Amino acid sequence: MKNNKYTVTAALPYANGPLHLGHVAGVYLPADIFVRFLRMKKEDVAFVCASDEHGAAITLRAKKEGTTPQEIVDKYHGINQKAFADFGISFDIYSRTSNEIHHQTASDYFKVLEDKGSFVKKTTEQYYDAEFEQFLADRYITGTCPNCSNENAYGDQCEKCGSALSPLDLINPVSTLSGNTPILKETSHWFLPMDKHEEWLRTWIKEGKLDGVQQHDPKLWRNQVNGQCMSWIDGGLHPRAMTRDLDWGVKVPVEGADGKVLYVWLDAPIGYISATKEWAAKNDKNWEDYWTGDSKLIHFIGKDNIVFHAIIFPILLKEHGGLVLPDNVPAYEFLNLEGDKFSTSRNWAVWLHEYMAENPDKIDELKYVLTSIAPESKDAEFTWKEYQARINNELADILGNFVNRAVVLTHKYFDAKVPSRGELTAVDKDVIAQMAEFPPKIEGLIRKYKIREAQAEAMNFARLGNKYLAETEPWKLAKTDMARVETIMNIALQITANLTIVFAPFLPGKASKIAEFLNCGTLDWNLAGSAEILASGHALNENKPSILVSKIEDTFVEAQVAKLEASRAAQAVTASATNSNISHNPQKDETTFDDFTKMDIRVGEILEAEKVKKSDKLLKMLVDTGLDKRTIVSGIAEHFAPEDVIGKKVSVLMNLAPRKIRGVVSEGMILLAENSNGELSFVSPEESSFNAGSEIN
Ligand code: B3M
Ligand code: ZN
Repeated sequence: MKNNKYTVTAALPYANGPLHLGHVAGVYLPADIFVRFLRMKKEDVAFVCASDEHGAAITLRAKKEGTTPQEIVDKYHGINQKAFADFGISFDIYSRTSNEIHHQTASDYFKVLEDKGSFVKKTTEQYYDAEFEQFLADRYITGTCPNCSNENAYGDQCEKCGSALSPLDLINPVSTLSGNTPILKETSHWFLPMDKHEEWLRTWIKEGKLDGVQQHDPKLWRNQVNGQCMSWIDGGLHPRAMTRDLDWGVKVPVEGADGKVLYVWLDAPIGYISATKEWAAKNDKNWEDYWTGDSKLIHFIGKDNIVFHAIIFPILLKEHGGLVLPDNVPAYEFLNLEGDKFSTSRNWAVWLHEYMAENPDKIDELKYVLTSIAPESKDAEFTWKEYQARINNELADILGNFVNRAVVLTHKYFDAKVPSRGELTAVDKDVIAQMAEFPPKIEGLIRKYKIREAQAEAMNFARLGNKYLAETEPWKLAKTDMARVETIMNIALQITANLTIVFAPFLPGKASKIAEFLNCGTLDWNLAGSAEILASGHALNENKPSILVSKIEDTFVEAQVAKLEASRAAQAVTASATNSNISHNPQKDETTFDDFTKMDIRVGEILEAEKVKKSDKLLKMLVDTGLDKRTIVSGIAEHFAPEDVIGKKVSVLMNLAPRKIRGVVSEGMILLAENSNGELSFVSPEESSFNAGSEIN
């Protein structure tokens, strides 16, 4: 059968900090399992990743640590590369985007698009930090997301709702350099006119078709990916600046672009291509085989990266021409930790490199737990209690227990040799029939990116073995009917051999350990399901099997939880030190009376209110402004229930330009006061005589 070529990518982690379990569960581990499976099926796979070493995430970290971006990326590239290797994430290459081959590849890529006229060069007003004399984009500027009211949205994206943003979209923008409100200043950039691509993108996302030709099966794409893409396309795509006024990154390779670099989300996905090039050159392969023709491009990512991988990069790939578009973009939701979000800044995390240093013998244990709780369709929770429960009650008690009994009883009764099989009973035939069903079921789930369910089916295979031994009780029959025991143990060992195959993508360490017990080497996936894998008389490893899975003691869990609590306490000390003199936001830059008089603020009365669909933050209100009744959307749904705001008098900024928020046109803004606890209050006149339309000056 002709082998497909696959290019499987995992989101390039910024080299500005260590990896935590949230990163692993929601991108790298599932990608690795998928690739290990494809390799077992003899597919031709390039599994590529790299450190993402450009962008504001890096330069801001360097500023914060008083060092250079190069030193930051050198430090964390090394830490993350080692952590991936130690944890057994089997990339074919883990490269880095600050290297020469990437700069050249990204630079050439830009030139191809520039020469094709894919960009529109425009001079526009951009936010600028007068104190630092720097233009502000991406993580250099934060503000409130217009879509979900996340107050820490970046200039290019909101990590909460995943929206792609431009700095000018932000409400109350603040420079992350000086903390000041930025000013507007002209600068020129190369824009990608994404609006031009809406039509083909819509067809490609909805039907999987490009120019009438079927490219991929949209039914295999996760709902949240299709859903987010369609809501962006329906919300209207806008031109997006693909260059930045920064000195760290891939220089824009055209005349008149001094001091400008490629936007990191233009350069980083091209990192998949440059990493493939680098790998192919080292392995006597042709990189284009993996990026053209019928090669399947699969992007494993977190949900905050969907727009970049399912909208922007496909546009760039299509514009370049001759390159495949993604066949699937398995995006993961977020993993939380002990009831709180993973947070690098608050040090609320289990760092992969620390876990590896402390538990080098528990790699597959962690893999098993993270896959069992993987946030495939909704956010998930990691707790050390569940870590213990999954390892003790499933990995040890089901898989470990079955393998141990099958091997130990063979040592005990048959001198560690596979006994021959006699007459089959109905129970035997039923088990053999069920054995054949598991591999295709597991394969089908993996190929649909349902890796969590696939692992659960592999565990059900082990349950089948335990059930078979419990029903047949060979240890009792040994006294009276050894011929029957021979048949039972033969079948039990065939199940054990199957388990070394079906667990290999998920738990490669345990799978090879079991193969060691069986002395059977690495077995081919195509043997899975067979009840004839081990020939009668085959000699198992002569040594008694060691314990496959050691149980996790309560003391281990207590120590891990205490470590987290200690980091929380340390954070609380830091936080209280800053909160002791509650520092309100600094006064904004001076304004003028003329500017103020341009604002038309009036008393309004809320007549109706309802939550905006698919948003837990937004309220859509009908407001009587005295001049008219208009719709205003506000990010207050977490502070006020719709029924609580009806009838309220509010202050309305009337002449704010209308904006479409989650598909709803909002005409104006309701002013709110926020205290240091983050509580909100409407600003309204005390006396009831101030009716809707009363002017506020
Ligand atoms: N460096 C990771 C993130 O946004 C980002 C992924 C790039 S993949 C091309 O968290
Ligand atoms: Zn948002």
